Amino acid sequence: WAQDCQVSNIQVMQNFDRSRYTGRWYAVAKKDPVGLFLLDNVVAQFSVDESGKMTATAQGRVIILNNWEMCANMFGTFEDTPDPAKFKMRYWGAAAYLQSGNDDHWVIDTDYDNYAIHYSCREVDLDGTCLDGYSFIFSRHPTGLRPEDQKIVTDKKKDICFLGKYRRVSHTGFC
Ligand code: ODT
Repeated sequence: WAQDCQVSNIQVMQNFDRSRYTGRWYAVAKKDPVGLFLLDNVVAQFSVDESGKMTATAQGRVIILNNWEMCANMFGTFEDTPDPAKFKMRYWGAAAYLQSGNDDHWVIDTDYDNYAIHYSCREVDLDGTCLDGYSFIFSRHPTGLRPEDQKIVTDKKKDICFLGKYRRVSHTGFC
């Protein structure tokens, strides 16, 4: 299978198991969308509620109104789709001035215990490639990815056509 950067051809996690995905994930790298929001110190916490629906909270450092730095507390609910690894994420902040929206939320790959690759394309171009999207690389370990997971993650960044577009997400204790 040759990577062709068509959003509709992007392969996602097979047989995604949301219950194994629950718990804490530390963002270690991020490809930003247009108008980026979460800067660094990003931690996400996934849960599955009584009815089986996936929900999450996230924290991260943001800058609002051009120069006010704060730690954003965000909430998300996930709507299922026919593909178990593809969700619609409705999100909002604890405060009204924080970003809110409804994004695709795809789990590209995960081993559940160490790494996860998230992908969201907000705007698909006329040629079927992603015009505006973002992606988080998550680790279960605050210290980052294990060396043995790095090649898998690099290969997946390439598959989703975001290779070279990530920046490191630092954890300084701000949030
Ligand atoms: O930071 C950006 O530039 C765009 C992304 C903003 C969405 C943040 C919404 C978080 C809502 C709570 C859900 C947590 C799950 C996070 C997993 C992946 C990234 C959205």
